[in-house]
Amino acid sequence: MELAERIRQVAEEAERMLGTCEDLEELEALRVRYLGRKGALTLLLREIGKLPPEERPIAGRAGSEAKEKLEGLFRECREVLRRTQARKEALDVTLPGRRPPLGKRHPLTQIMDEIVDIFRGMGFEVVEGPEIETEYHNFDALNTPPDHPARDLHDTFYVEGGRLLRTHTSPVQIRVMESRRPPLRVLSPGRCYRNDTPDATHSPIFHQVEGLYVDRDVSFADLKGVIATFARQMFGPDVKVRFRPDFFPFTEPSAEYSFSCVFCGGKGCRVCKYTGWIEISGAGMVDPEVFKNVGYDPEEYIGFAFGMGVERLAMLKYGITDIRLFLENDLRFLEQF
Ligand code: 2NL
Repeated sequence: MELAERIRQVAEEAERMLGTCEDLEELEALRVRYLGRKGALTLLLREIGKLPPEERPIAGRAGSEAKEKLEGLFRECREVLRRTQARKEALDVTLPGRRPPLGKRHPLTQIMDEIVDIFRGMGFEVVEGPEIETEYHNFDALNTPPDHPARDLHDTFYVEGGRLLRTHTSPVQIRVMESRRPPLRVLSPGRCYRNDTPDATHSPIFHQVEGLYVDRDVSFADLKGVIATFARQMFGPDVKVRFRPDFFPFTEPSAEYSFSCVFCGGKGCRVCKYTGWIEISGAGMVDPEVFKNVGYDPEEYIGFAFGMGVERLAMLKYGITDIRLFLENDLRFLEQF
């Protein structure tokens, strides 16, 4: 085949390949393959000089036409690809920014912080203690005898060395009393454990806030005032508080306290089972036996103590009906608070 014909064929082949280039790198590789120093077309053009003089003009013309045309096509193609690539990378400054996901406190932590703030406003100091406790601090010091049902293996998680996962935060207050003298006004928020099978209202891990006030002249009226002040700050100025007799080994007298239903305002609804009241927890005057256990003279000192369940308060405040939601880490739940 004549050289001129071979030049045209290679040029056509290069032109067809141009249509398949998708980016500038591919285009450059193609250019090197045909027009580079050892490119297919370049090698053919070098052959022209080896032809007999009378054949050179025809091949020469074919060669320069092919080269010019291809170089032009490569230039156009480069321009087109450069523009589409630039458009893809372009930054649209009119788009709204990407909002970084913002973390927040767990709903139980939020409620616990709220409770703590209210009591700090009444002069209570926050204290903390270990979650793995001695049987003595969790039960004996609190006047809870060895045969008390709460101490049963079915109710309490015992760990090695005769220790246990605290079933309430009262042992924190025992530890405070062991190490300090009255007057004391402390609040102990924290995680507690009970050997319960989970259901809508029971969780083996839960949170409690307990309060303790010890001085020479503290009365049950002070207890009622503190609980009522808390109720109003937490649920609004119209909330009423009710105390009824109860029994705890660590207080005497003891009471359970209720708030007027935050859903129906006390008129009666499904949440309060048409009683108008919602039971919160227990309270009472510290039993003299407890004072003896920590070395306080019960003739000299008197005090009150109370407990409250954080999950229960959070469920009331937010209208949550299943306690298990707090520990499932489902963002669809957690994002709502
Ligand atoms: C409940 C509510 C209560 C206390 C906790 C307490 C702590 C000390 C001394 C006396 Cl150091 N009492 N805490 C008192 C009454 C109730 O919790 O229903 N518990 C079973």
